[in-house]
Amino acid sequence: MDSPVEKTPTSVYGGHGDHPGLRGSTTQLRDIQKRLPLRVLSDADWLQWVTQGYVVVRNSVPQTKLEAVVNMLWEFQEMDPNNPSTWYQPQRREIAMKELNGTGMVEVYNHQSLWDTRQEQRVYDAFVDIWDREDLWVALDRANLNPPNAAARDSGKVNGFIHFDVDPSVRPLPVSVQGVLSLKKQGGEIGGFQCVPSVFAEIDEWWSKQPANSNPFKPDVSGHDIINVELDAGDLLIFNSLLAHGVRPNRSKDSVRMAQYISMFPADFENEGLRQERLRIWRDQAHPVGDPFPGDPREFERRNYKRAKLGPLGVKLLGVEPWPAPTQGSRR
Ligand SMILES: O=C(O)CCC(=O)C(=O)O
Ligand SMILES: [Fe+2]
Repeated sequence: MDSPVEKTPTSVYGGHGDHPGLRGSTTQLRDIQKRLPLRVLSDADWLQWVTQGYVVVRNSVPQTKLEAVVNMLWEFQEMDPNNPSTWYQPQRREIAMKELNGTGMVEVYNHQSLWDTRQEQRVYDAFVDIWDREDLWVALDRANLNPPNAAARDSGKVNGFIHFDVDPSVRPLPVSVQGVLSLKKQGGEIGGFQCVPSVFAEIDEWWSKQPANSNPFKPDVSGHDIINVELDAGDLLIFNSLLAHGVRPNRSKDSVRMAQYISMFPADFENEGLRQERLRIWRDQAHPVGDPFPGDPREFERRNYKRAKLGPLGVKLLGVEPWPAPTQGSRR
């Protein structure tokens, strides 16, 4: 990335994502020959990861830390968990990445509780397993609070949108991962993360069969099964960005879907522009620039919360301090 605030051009494809990954790499994540021993994932998890494009790390974060995020999200959204009449407030700002409108995105990025889950050792270790390297940065990402959607329930609409946050039409294919930490039970009528593993399995062949001028960010997945993954509170779902995915509407009567987006990617400490932009977002309690992230017109974070304190892992995950030189066996 040349410029830290470089915006994804709102191209012919309209607003779309540009999830950070490993620039200029040609080794696909599913083709990594592991050098570091697995810390969190089992061999069966690894097999699931390389074949299905996602893996679930159960109990990745202790309950108290999940509760801190949950409580913050209710407060931030100015909603009362015990009073459903407060759950349906108009979205405060339009999202340029249109499919995300009305899906419960919460424009909070820097609260202490979000940093506490990002700094959880088991979460970090899971991403070390995925990348086979220790020098990682955490994406500065937000959360989701998606109340029951009566219209989806009444109409029987099951699936929501399906998209990519990277461009699956470029070659070599982008190398990137994303993640969802479930803060409450999701799946079934509550919906939440949904994905299309069969397209991931054959992405080259699938793309080669798409009509000319197809929008690569909005894939046509007809004929493929869309899977809604069941997650409990504390489960971290990590997915390859080449897995088409989206949010299934919440068709439950009274259960709210809540999640925090957590993902990590290889640190780019020498990229001073990008590093300074990350420090700015944390220091000023601001939002990242880009089509998916409209920011909060109230500036609620900056006005109401203290700047998050970072521990020894956090300062490296943000980019305040560099990672030490690679240890033996690591791929750096
Ligand atoms: O809410 C989710 O589970 C997925 C949202 C999404 O599209 C993403 O995390 O990129
Ligand atoms: Fe996405």
